[in-house]
Amino acid sequence: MQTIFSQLQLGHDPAHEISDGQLRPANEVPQRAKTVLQAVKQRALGPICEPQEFSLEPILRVHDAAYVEFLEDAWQQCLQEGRAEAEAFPFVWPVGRLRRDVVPDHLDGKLGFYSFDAGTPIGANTWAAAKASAFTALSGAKLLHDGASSAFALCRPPGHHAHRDMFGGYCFLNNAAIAAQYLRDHGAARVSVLDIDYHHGNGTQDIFYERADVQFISLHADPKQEFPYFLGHANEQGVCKGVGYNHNLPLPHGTEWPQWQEALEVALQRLQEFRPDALIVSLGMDTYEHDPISQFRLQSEHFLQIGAMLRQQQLPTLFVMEGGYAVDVLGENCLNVLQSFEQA
Ligand code: OKP
Ligand code: ZN
Repeated sequence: MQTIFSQLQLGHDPAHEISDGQLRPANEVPQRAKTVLQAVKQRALGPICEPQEFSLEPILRVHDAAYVEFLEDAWQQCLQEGRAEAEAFPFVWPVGRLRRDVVPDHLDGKLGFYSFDAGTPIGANTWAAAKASAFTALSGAKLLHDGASSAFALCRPPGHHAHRDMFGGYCFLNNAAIAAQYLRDHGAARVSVLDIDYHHGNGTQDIFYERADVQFISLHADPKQEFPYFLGHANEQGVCKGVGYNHNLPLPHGTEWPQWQEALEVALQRLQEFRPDALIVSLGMDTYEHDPISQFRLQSEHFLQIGAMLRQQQLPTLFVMEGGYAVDVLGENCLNVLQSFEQA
């Protein structure tokens, strides 16, 4: 299986995130991608290629144009306002009955307008990295379109929390959604996104919530107990044409392999019923027992079983990297999924 990766993705290098009322060392760091890349080489998964160049057009099929422009300009605006010393964090949001119909001029207003959390800082190279990450996913989608049976888009920063016009949860551009839309625009009639990251893929869900052509299925920590808190409940089934094409399988803190596997069986049942032309796996590895920010208890060997179960679906499959913060074992766990997918 080919891996797609760009060094530009390492440029987003946040020092901090805000959690528990403090500026703490960031979890979503470049080293995550480096260690996965290292494992791809060590275990000889296959060739590693740079992403192709794309225009912004396939990104704008998913994201709001003004939002993309904001991301492009955000660091420039930081410099203009003399704020190059620190990365930019949002801290005020137009929630409840505050107005969302006027876009602020001030950087702090814009940061809040286009985000949903304070955990996702913007720095000098954030846009270049996010764009490269999206191009990595698009290149993977193009490989599938050109006939590959699988590909691994080693995306970073991740994407599944990003909405059409909001960043958050370490995510800026929704790589999996952009890839799914690309496949739809290039001949696939139906595409499924299966999100196995520990966190709910609120952005991906929302982007396709009214649609019957892209199915979204997610296994994740119950949002009553876990980020992103405000989306990901079992009764979210889609709206309008999309009713019945969104499936959430929330699981409690402490979930171990037997329960998680049972939920995956249910998810794969829904997948088979949909009969997609292609599968995109939002591959988060933060279900791992020793993940520093997560509360599930999957072990390294279980990732081998996940790969085998995905293989059995017999679908062209694009793996899009999402979360996973136990950096020491991230490569091993990730490659367990990918290699058993290839060999099962
Ligand atoms: C991104 B992905 C709590 C901080 C919450 C947000 C987690 C984003 C996860 N102290 N941080 O889905 O792995
Ligand atoms: Zn996650």
